[in-house]
Amino acid sequence: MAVDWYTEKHTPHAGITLEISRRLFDQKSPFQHIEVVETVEYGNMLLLDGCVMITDRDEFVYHEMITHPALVAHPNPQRVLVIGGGDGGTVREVIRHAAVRQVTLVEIDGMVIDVCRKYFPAVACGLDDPRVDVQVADGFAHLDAHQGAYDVILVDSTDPVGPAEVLFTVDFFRKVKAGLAPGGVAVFQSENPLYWGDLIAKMHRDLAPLFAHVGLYLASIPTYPGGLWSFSICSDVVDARKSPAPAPLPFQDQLKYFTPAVFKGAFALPQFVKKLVQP
Ligand code: AG3
Repeated sequence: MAVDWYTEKHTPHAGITLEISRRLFDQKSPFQHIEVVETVEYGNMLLLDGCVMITDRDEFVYHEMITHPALVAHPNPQRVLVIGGGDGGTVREVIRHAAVRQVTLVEIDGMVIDVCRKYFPAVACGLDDPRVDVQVADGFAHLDAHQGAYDVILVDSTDPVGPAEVLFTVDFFRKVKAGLAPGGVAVFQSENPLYWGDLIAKMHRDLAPLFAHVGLYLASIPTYPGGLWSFSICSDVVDARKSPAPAPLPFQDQLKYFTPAVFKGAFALPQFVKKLVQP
């Protein structure tokens, strides 16, 4: 039997190719094309519109790193909003923090949630925690109705094409800011600096006038374009770049990437990345 491979093209001339042992799910939702395949090297893999969203083997990097920097930078993160993130991985990390009383997940595509509950139980597991309210809804509309409501907002979106395009607009950034309570912290996943440098530069130009502090930090994610991922952390009060190394987290043993030293080190930017966000 011929060996089955999946390739996501990152540019017209480069991409990632993984060997597939089984194709598990393939359907179009009203928003996007959803596929789940079992790969030989990385376990189950979720594809949205052909782009790798998570694999069993390396999802921990993205989910720990979109979550813990903001939750340790904020002195008392009680109310958390996750926009997108229908796989549940970000929520799983948020609820590790004892201060968190309430997590709202607002995902536009209910089919993503259902598919991940079935094929990624170790990622979606947090969605059933009693503190979690899962809403299949539009993030924009939710923010309009919940101004000043959240200590932390995590924007766990897909690429800025298709359903998530609006999540990279100034209009949306303003709404996120308005959704924060005083002292609140927001994190946006902000793509990879190698292929999407212009986007990161533009995001930072757009975010700078809105927040007193905007920091970029990095993590290595093997199955994402460029292998290197960026996150933008914003607040009017907390400058996460200057936060002291946090005390070890009570659940440190359950983590695989984040440590107090990684928190500090993630803000050390390689020269070509630093240039993207220099004012
Ligand atoms: N969200 C960001 C994934 C972007 C990857 N892009 C790509 N493969 N072209 C991931 C969602 C995980 N909760």
